[in-house]
Amino acid sequence: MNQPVTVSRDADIAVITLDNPPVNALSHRLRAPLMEALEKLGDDASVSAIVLTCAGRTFVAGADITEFGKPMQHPILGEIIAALEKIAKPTVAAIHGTALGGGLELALGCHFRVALRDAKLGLPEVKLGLLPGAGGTVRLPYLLGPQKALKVIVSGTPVDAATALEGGLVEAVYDRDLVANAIAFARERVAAGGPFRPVRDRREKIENTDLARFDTEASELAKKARGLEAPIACAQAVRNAITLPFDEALAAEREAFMRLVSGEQSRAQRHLFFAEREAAKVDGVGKDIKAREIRRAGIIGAGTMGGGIAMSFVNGGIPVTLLEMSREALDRGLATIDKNYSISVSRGSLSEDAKSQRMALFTGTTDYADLAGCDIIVEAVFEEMSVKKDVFGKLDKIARPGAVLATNTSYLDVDEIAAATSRPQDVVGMHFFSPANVMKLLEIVRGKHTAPDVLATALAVAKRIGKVPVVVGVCHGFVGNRMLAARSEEAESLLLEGASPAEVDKVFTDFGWPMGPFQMGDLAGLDIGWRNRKSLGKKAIIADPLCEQGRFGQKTGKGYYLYENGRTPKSDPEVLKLIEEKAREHGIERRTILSQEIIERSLYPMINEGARILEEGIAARASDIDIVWVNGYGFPIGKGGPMFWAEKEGIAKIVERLDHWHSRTGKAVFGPAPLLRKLAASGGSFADAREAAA
Ligand code: 3H9
Repeated sequence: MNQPVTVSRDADIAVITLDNPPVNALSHRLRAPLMEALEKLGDDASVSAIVLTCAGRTFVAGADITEFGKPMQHPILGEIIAALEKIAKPTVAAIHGTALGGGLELALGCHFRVALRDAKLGLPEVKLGLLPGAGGTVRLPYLLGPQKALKVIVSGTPVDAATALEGGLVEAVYDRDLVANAIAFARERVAAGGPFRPVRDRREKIENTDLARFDTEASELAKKARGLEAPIACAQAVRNAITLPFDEALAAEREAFMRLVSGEQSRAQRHLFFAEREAAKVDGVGKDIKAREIRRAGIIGAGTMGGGIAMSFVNGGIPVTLLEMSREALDRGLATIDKNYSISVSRGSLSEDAKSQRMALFTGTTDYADLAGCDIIVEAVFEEMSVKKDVFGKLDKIARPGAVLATNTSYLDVDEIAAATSRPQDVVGMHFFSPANVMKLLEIVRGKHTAPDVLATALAVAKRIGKVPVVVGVCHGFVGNRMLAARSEEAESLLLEGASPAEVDKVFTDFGWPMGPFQMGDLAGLDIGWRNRKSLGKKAIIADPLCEQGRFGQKTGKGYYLYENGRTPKSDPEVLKLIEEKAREHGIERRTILSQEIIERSLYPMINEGARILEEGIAARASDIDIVWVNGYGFPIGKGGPMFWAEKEGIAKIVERLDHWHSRTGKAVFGPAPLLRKLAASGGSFADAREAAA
């Protein structure tokens, strides 16, 4: 095993190198020798300055998250930083890759920070349901000023080296030779002479803070927290940095960190952090399987979905050939893309230059032959098997050998689509979520014949275009939409039996969802489901008459709700009247429906379907399902995804209630999956079941 901490010398300058692959997390195996090295070098008269740097691909990317929730082992990070800050000779952090969380906090314990140009610095703890717990909420405002620090800490988004330099977070930025430059920098400081002020003594930027303005900005950010504790705690900690002496602010930060780290939300968010990384590990796609090279993508369809997918590829730097059936449709699609980028420019999130560069990566065409040079082709045409098969038949004729052929179907059988080609091994599902340029989730559907290197390519593309991929098997609706269907099954019954759309939706938003099922229906357009029902010969007691009245949701100003001004839903007495009438017609006596019942009849069937999906091997792990729901459907991150939440809720309780509703309604969605029954009886978890199966 490598030495986690080594010390070398360049004459009178000591260089401490941390080496704890893969990301130099501050595990105990690294903390103990680091503390020792600092104590020794601090006292060593032959050392006139210390450079702190890292081996491998990155500077320290944070505390070791796997140690959270376990007994604390000294020295803790705060103790190391305190020791570092006491050293009178100049200390310089030399940063490459990412200095994140505890890593940046460690660097803030140094007098100076220097970085490579492509380095990133940030405090992403909020994304783990935490706040920085080793002085970051105090020292960062001292260096950047409270307003900038507030944004960095509450968003968790890192800044690049140039921004860090401009804000005073780093003193120098280099293009190469980081350690040599850091040594030279340290030497200059020694020559310039001390005393060297630790960050804790540099309060200039927080003095004279306009506290009222700060509070306004903090409360704006708090509004976006939607039930999450961490963003609020982050903002409060930065406020403490302004209003309290250093040591008191530090103590308050530590207390808040200890509270959050043992709380349910952080546990859930840490679960999601590791779940996302697990999801990228796919059976049969080991490190030896090389992804195919992707230099150009072809996208078929320039409508909402195709346009969004095309933007995603271009945002990831992959040139796109965009195909439409007619010149008009193509022009319309490209104009929408242009408009979307212009909105980003007007919001300041994209420069005019970057927009022009992106637009230059699009080539429009109406001729399939122009897709011949593409390395991956994604179709986003009408969701109808015959249409998809026709497209894949054409692709089979024109695509170059080895091109990946992907379908963006949301429900259909990928194997049947693949059978329309002579190369089913090259066919894969890539199910994007709308709006595709925004939503993170990508369900990668593995067909019966999909080659391992095609899966590896889809995974690599996902990473390149900033998506969170989950590999799933073939079934109607895959993981997400199949569970959504189970969730929706009882929606109309709840209305008929006594709830209003607003009551149901409120239970969802109280739970932490961004919106409830009826608001979501209105946003997506009720006509979509209506058309689908008609094609399948199905009926909906309430949604059908709403659609017959032209109430398609937000786009027509009316759906389950009224939209008098834009997107704000208002309860509509007409809809309530319709629900009451239909209940009477069907002889249903309406009653008060409590929120617990709404949860049981909406979320438990969804968990049940998730368990079936696991039994059938459509998802490899329960945590994959959590990633699908958090990234594609707005399941609250503070609850860790449906399967993680189900274990907290209690599998035995869920099974008992499913049995209850099954006996009352006879509906299949309530019949508990054998896996759930097994776990309820054994008291085990989904992860145990997977291990047992393996
Ligand atoms: C903190 O610092 C608290 C302090 O304020 C207070 C303390 C008192 N710990 O993402 P990748 C693993 S909280 C343990 O695939 P990339 C990861 O699981 C922390 N493990 O690589 C994976 O393992 P495996 C604040 C970690 O190149 C492997 O490393 N810091 C940690 O795509 C590779 O990871 C953060 O939140 C960790 N901290 O991205 C930063 N980080 O191979 C979290 C990674 O077995 N990390 N692993 O699946 C990241 O954002 C990304 O990993 C990073 C690299 C950008 C660094």
